[in-house]
This record gives sequence, C-alpha cells and structure tokens, in this order.
Amino acid sequence: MNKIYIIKLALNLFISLIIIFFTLGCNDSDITKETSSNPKLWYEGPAEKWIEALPIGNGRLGAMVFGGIENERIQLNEESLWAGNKINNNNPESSKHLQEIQQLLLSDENKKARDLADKTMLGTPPRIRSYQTLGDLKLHFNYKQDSLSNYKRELDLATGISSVNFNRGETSYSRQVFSSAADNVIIINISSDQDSQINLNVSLDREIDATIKTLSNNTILMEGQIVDSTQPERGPFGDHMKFSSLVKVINEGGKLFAQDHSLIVEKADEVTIILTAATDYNINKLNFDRNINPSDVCSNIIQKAYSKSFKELREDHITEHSSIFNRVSLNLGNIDNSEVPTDKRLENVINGGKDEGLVALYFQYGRYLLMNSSRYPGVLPANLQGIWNKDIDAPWNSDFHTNINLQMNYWPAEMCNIPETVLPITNFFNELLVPGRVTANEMYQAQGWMIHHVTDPFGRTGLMDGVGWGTSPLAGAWMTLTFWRHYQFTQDKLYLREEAYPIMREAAKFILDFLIEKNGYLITAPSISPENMFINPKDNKKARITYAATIDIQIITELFNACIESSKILGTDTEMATQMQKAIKKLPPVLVGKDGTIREWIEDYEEAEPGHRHISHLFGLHPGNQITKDTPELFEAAKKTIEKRLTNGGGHTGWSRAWIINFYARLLESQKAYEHIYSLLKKSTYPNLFDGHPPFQIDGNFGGTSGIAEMLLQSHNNSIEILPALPHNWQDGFVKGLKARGNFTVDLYWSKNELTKLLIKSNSGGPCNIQYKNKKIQLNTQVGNDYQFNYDLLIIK
Ligand code: FUC
Repeated sequence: MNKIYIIKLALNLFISLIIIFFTLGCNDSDITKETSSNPKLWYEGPAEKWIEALPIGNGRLGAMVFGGIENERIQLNEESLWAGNKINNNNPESSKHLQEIQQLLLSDENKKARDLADKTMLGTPPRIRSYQTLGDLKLHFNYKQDSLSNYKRELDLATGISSVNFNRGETSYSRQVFSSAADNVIIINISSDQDSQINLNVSLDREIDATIKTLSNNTILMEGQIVDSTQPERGPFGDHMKFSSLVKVINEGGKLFAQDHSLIVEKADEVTIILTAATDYNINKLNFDRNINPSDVCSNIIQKAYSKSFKELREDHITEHSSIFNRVSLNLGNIDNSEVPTDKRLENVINGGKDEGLVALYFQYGRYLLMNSSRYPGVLPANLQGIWNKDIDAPWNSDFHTNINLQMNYWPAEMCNIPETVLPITNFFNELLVPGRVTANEMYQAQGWMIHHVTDPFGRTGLMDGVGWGTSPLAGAWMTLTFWRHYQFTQDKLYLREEAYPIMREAAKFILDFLIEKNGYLITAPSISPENMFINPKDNKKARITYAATIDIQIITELFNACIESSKILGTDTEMATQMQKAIKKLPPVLVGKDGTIREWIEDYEEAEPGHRHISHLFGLHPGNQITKDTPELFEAAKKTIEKRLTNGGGHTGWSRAWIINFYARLLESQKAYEHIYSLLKKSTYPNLFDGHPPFQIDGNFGGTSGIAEMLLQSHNNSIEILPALPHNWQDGFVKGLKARGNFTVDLYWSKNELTKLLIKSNSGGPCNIQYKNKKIQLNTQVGNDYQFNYDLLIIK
C-alpha cells in the first residue's frame, strides 16, 4: 500500500470527525426530522435464506447475519480469500496473428477472424477461479422453553449494527453484530435483561480446506489453505491461498470452556465474541506471500481488540462508521412507512404499491454497501457481490468484471459522498499496471497498459471466457475514468498527479498504439459491443467480434479528453496531448441508424438480440458526457435506443435496469427514471434489498443508488444541475450532502416539486455554474464558504 493512500485515509478520517463534530453541534429542525427516520432494514422473523440475511462489513471483513433464535448462522467473508494463483495467461500466439485478425475484420470476414482469435488470442488458461466464502460462525443457544414474543431483526445503516431482539417468557434477549473498521474485527455481543440466562455453543465451520480447533478455553482457530483442483481452463491446481480465522469469546458471569472444537458458555450474563480473519494475500505482489502468517496477523488484531471493552469497541465502530454514512441524508416525502417491516414494504411495491421511503432506504443501502465493501482496512475493490459471498465457487466467480459491472460499482462513490471507497480500487489498479503492461506488449505489441473484461486479485489480464465475451481491449481505459471522476469531484491534484493520471496516461498510450486506420478513420480492432451480436450482412450469420464498436469510440473520446485536460492541469505531456487531440479528430463519428437509434457498431448492422441487457452504445450518455441536450440529434436517438431495447425485453438483469435509470436521469425523463426505480425494486430486489441479476449481484444496488442521485443532481455538463429529473411523485423532500464536480457539497430542498432552498459549500473554491430549470447563474466561490440560494437561484446568504 503506498504512502499517499495511507495519508489520504488518515485525512479522510480526520475530515469525517470534523464533520461529525459540527453536525452534532447543529440544531437544525431538518436534522431532527432525519434522525427520527434513521434508515433501517427490519424483519419480524429470522432469515431462512441467504438473500434474507443482513450484511455487515468494514471493507475487508463481511458477514451475513441470519438472526436465528436457537441457531444463529453468521456467514463470513474476508475480501482476499480467492482461489487461483498468479500466472501470465496471455496467449503467446496473439501478437503474431493480430494483424491478420484485424485485416479479416476490416474485410467483414468476422467468422474467420473469430476462429483465428479463438486459437491465438484466448487466454492460456481462459478462465479465473473464484472468490470464496470463509465459512460460518455458528451459535447454538439453549433457552428455557418458554413462549417467544417481540422478535425483531434489523440493520441500522447509520450505525452499521445488525441486531436481533426477542423475549422468551419474561426474559428479553439481545444480539448486536457489527464489522468494525476501527478495530478490524467482527464483534458479536449477546445480552439479556436477566442474569445468568445466556447458554450457548460457539463454533466455526468451513466446507473444505480447513482445520478447526480450540486453542484454549476461550479461543477457536481455523487454519486453511485453498487446494485448487484440476481444472486446466482455470489455471494450475495445487495448494494456494493460506488463511486463518480466530475467535475469542469473553463471558461476563457463568462459565466458559472448550469442548471438542467448540466453546461452551453456561449461565453467563453477557457474552462478547471477537472474530477476525486474514489470508497471506499481498496486494503489492498481486499474489500470496509466504512471509505472511495469517494466524499471526489474526492474533495481533485480536490482541488489540481484546484490550478494549465491548462498549469501547462499539463506540469506536459507530464513530468511524457514522462519520462516513451520515454525510448524506435523503427524504423523498412525508409518508413514513418505517414502522412496516422491510420485506412487507417490498411486497407492497411488488404488488403495485408506492413507497418513496423504501426508495430512499434503497439509496442509502447502496451507500452502506459500497462503503462496507470498498474501504480501508480493505485493499481490494468491491467485487460482483461486494464482499458478501456464500459460495466456494460463486456465480461469475464473484469476480471483477470490467465491461460494465466494476465500473457501475463505483458510480455512486463521488456523488453520494463516499469518495474513500475509490481509494482501494485506485490502488489495486495501480498494481494491475504491471501485468497490464505485459499484456499490452505481449498480445498487442503496444506500449501502455490494458486489461480485458475480467480480472482477479492475482492480476490476470489475458483475454478470458471466450473471444465473444472477452474481446474488450478498452475495458481498462473505461475503468480509469473512475479515477478521473474522483479527481473531478475532489479536485485533489496530488491524487491526479500520483495516482489517476499515470494510469489514465498508460491506458491512452495503449490506445494510441492499438488504433489502426480504415478509410481515413482511426479504429479499434478486434472489438465487441459488450456482449451483443449483430447479423453480418456478408453471410447473414451472427457475429460478435468486429472493429470500432461505438462504445470504443466513445471511451476513447472520453479518456483522451480527460488526459488532455489532466496534462493542462499538471503542466505535463504536451506532446502526447497534441497527439490525442489529432487522434480524436480522426475517430469515426457516432451516428444514428436508419431506425433512429444510435448505431451500436460502425455499420448499421441489425442486432441479433435487440433487447440485450448491455446498452454499451449509450456509454456517451452515461457514464460519459458526450450525449447531452446540447447534442439534440443524439439525445433523441438515445431515447429511441432505450425504447427499442425495452420493447424487446431489455432491462431484465438488475444492473441493466439500474443503468436505464441513470440513462433516463441524464435524458431528463423524470417519470421514466422513476418507473424504472420501481421496476428495479419489483423485479430485481431480494428481501434483504440485495440486487438480483438474478442471482445476487451487487452492481444493480450501486447503479440504482447512482440513478437516484442523478435524478436530483447532475454535474457532468459544466454546471451543477439542480433537480434535473425530479418526478411528480417526489413532491416534497430534501437531500443533503451530495457532491458535485468541482468539490461542492450540495443540500437542496423542494416543495410541490419546486426548489425552495439550495445550499452549496465550496470545498476547493473556484467557479461554480448552477442551473435550475431555465435559470442559470455563475459565481466565483471561495474555499470553505457556504452559499445559500432561493428558488430563483438568488443568493440569500
Ligand atoms: C456481464 C453481464 C452478465 C453478468 C456478468 C457478471 O458479462 O453481461 O449479465 O452481469 O457480467
């Protein structure tokens, strides 16, 4: 982990503490209103299925809490517990045949190009292995047989504590579970309002590759090593990642002793369990590192936490967690359904009801999930399931998919004021520069850096999963725009210079080398429009690989413009900036097809699957900013593009639906964006509000959260647009703490669908353009100043 990363984390924590300090000192009536509607998910019974359990996390350690009465299952994750190992999987034949493949594609011989690419470009091996569950912490309780009442299971998003409360006869029992970033542990506290009532058996469990034993009368240790079986398409077999988990039990009153592999608590007043886990993964090596002893790492962590009382652990956790979470509050109306259990609220929506409070809860949940799956002490980005995965072999490996999914994970990061979530992914991608350069060189004989559509913590960057899926040579370039956006929002020049620009620059270098000419245009080849097929008019056959898919042209435009701007800001690389300026002029234009939609490919091909879940050719609308109301022809064509996808069954996966919300927000189609929020809830949301692809895939949660924010505030088009897509149904409300490009913090209030008050805090100073409906103003802001406006954008303070 580099120094800047650590300094920035410390700085973020400091700023957060200052924010809390001032927030606590403030007596605004709106804040009272927010506090009373503290966002919580809650249920009247234990989770039976995993998609009903409640997630906690600290960026590194995750858990799903089921809330069982006699048998509590806490399913555990450690972010780096991955099968596989580090290998170079670049196909050594690739560069020898690249030109031939390109020429075949340019002559519309897609089938021949595909056959050759299958043999010469596909990774060796072509697949990766999976992120794995750590196992389960199992608590078996013995209660007096008595009537059960008042059961409640909840997750408080503001504190990050999942709790279970119920009565057995006259006795009330309570459990609190949280994953503390402050102490790097998971804590479970079990209490009762009467003495000596807690009797339980604590054990750890893992399906494979681990041994579990008690070390003393209060400690359990799990030690393991992933044994990768023979699956040549996924890489070498053998003994790979080592891992450990350590559990310490503290009892107040009663007895605690070891029996077999478990710990037994009898007649205690209160019990606290401290758990941690570690692997021998070393991000700086993108590999396991046998100098790391995971059990020693665990015991150091536990030792520190053990020296604190439960009260201290809890307070430190809440302070750290809420300092991030509480930066944003959202209210979408005065009707408060928080007294209704969350699964019932979702059912009501599935049955056609409206619940704007549930929409606000879903928004906050997206923030909660991102901060808890991508944050220090974690070092890896949020994967397809964040950090929550119950399987040994997860759907799509629970991996890092980079042809939309990983990008979508980070859409809410800046707008929704959790910018520290971008630091692990920045750091990880800077490590990926090393294997990514090798792939650029070995496969494409190009300078710079690139990855394809999927990667893992070992930094495999070859072309994977099949040529039809994996031919995404600009996936890495797309990812780097996440880092550019972090700069745009934070105005952090040090970050731009040291972290964002170096990787953007290398992605641009790769592209400059990779581009070839056809008919005077610079084009990419091979390329796909993820993951759709077209009908090749030459042979009437379906094809995927082609040249210059529209998304490529849009990504290049976006990245080159960002690099040109960065080179001005940093006063560097003028020659390369000129080269990019010239290249942009030679890119093929984005055109409208005969059916009025944006062309997905360079030719006006017929789509083989017109309702495809990917809508890649609208990259320029969102997350890009090339299609705006200032480009009316493309703006209209973008609307038709979505309509065509939808009439053919599009939006059927959670993430695809979430992208549609963002598109409609950018198209200023408030009602359509609103309808698709409800479709996301109705069709792609599980009882614990996890997004369903199906199965569970977290990108839809993050895309949904970003879409809701985009309806309230946008800042991609050189001005801060206030309430750009506010639907009728959100008549009154407020949102506080959203961020806009330029490092502005924005609070806005509206009533009867009209802005009533706007507060802008300038965190970096500088010009600020604001637009609300047809009113536009410009002002020069001073660092640290607050500006308050009325509905007419007149400054009132
Ligand atoms: C992309 C999508 C799939 C899935 C996978 C993880 O390839 O097309 O729907 O989300 O990523």
